[in-house]
Amino acid sequence: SSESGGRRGALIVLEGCDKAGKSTQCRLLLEALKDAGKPCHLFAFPDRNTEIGKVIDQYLKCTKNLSDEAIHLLFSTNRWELVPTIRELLLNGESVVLDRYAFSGVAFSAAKGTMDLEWCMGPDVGLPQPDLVFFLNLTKEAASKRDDFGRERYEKTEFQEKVKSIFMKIQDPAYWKVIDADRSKEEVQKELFQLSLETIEKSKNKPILKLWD
Ligand code: 2DT
Ligand code: MG
Repeated sequence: SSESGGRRGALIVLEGCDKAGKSTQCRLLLEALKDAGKPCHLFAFPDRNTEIGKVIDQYLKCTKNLSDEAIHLLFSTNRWELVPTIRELLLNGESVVLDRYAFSGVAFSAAKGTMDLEWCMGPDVGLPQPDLVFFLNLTKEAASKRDDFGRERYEKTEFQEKVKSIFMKIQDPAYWKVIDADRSKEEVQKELFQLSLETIEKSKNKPILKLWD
């Protein structure tokens, strides 16, 4: 279908701090949408499989060091390299679910304290704007009851708290929905599924907007 007359799919993003259950919820959401007859695709950022993604993977595993600015730009490039695919799917009437997006890009980089918020947002300006962002919100208390962090860069409680405060600063009520992630996986899943169905209906005839434009 064409950009002007077509019925497009919705762009739905899951964001949140580590351990909030994003990846599990992404999988469950995709299954539920498919069962409901909604064509959809799942992508995760960073996409560690591209050439740029492989460098990002090394950085996260601490086998490679890069300046804060350089890794920030690579994370952004890693999104831009998938934009043609995402746009094509959306315009084809298929919904796209993303496990992290530019909000993680800004929150994790700005939390380092070496780059200001506006600078961090710059490279992602103009990306397809999500129709809905679920922010999976986990309280400190609930987080401490879950498994310990892994060994990747950023997987530290104190840093995660800074990240969360920046997520809160950059939220846009036009598409941002805070989800109580302290609840059971099933309860969270039900809410995400219902809200996603509504958003898919509402987005059908809307243009794809540009993020932070
Ligand atoms: P996963 O554990 O979800 O693979 O993320 N990150 C992510 C950034 O610093 N900038 C970004 O743009 C993105 C998408 C968050 C790996 C880590 O990478 C961080 C956690
Ligand atoms: Mg991780």
